[in-house]
Amino acid sequence: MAPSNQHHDIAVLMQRSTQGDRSALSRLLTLANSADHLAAVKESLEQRHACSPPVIGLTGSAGVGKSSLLGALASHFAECGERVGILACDPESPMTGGALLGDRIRILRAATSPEASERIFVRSLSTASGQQALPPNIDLMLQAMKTFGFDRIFVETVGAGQGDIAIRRVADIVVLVLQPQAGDELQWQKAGILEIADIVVINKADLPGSDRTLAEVTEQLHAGRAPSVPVLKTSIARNEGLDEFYRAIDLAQASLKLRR
Ligand SMILES: Nc1nc2c(ncn2[C@@H]2O[C@H](COP(=O)(O)OP(=O)(O)OP(=O)(O)O)[C@@H](O)[C@H]2O)c(=O)[nH]1
Ligand SMILES: [Mg+2]
Repeated sequence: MAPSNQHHDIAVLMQRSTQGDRSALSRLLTLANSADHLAAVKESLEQRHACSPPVIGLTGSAGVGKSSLLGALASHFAECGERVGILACDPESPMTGGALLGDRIRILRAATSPEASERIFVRSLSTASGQQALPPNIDLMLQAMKTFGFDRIFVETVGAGQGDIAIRRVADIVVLVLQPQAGDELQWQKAGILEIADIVVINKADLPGSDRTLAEVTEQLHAGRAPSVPVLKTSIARNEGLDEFYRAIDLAQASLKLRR
């Protein structure tokens, strides 16, 4: 793209994305991620008054089931007729420098009907270093996503302990995903990330110890400043607790609207 045409081409892509053109949105995200075009994309997006769908962040340690839950959420809301956008942040492999696309595949596979999966858009983003929960240009990527008119946008962070707190700044609603665990020093106590959650989900409730973890998290929340944060149990493996989870997201969004 010649520099003189940059702004014009980006404006065309934004227009096409607004009309629901997925390939235009994809291209916009790619440009927003490239050093050569980043400044022009930023300028163009800043001039635009975008409608703002709620951004829902899923965070939690590696392997707790964030992508699996995201697949269920995306599928559910898409089945209800909504357009769902997903930014999944993958750790970049220090060996190959390439992003892992496993998350993307898992999310898409969860969509039940072809019509519903057509309403789901997934983009995997690699984080610059394995230690970062979100890529540095996440704000710009979200702005680009907002051109499309999604009903909801989900962001999955890389499970990076302390770094997970970064999601609080970009998401309207933060879902902290945990799994049953034993031992005195629990991962969420260590990282101190319980405070950032609007909803806590204990996933893998089919594994032993979920009731104990639920009781401990609830106690911790009640002792702190967030007694009203819902704590739920889900099992993707057994397809349990998911309806409550969808309802909790809707409730959190309803109270967000009241606050806005
Ligand atoms: N037993 C059990 N396994 C589950 C459940 N949910 C997910 N898993 C499995 O846990 C593994 C990790 O799931 P993911 O959804 O990739 O977890 P993640 O948090 O996205 O992982 P990262 O993105 O690598 O941090 C997969 O093998 C899933 O099949 C569950 O409810 N019960
Ligand atoms: Mg994942």
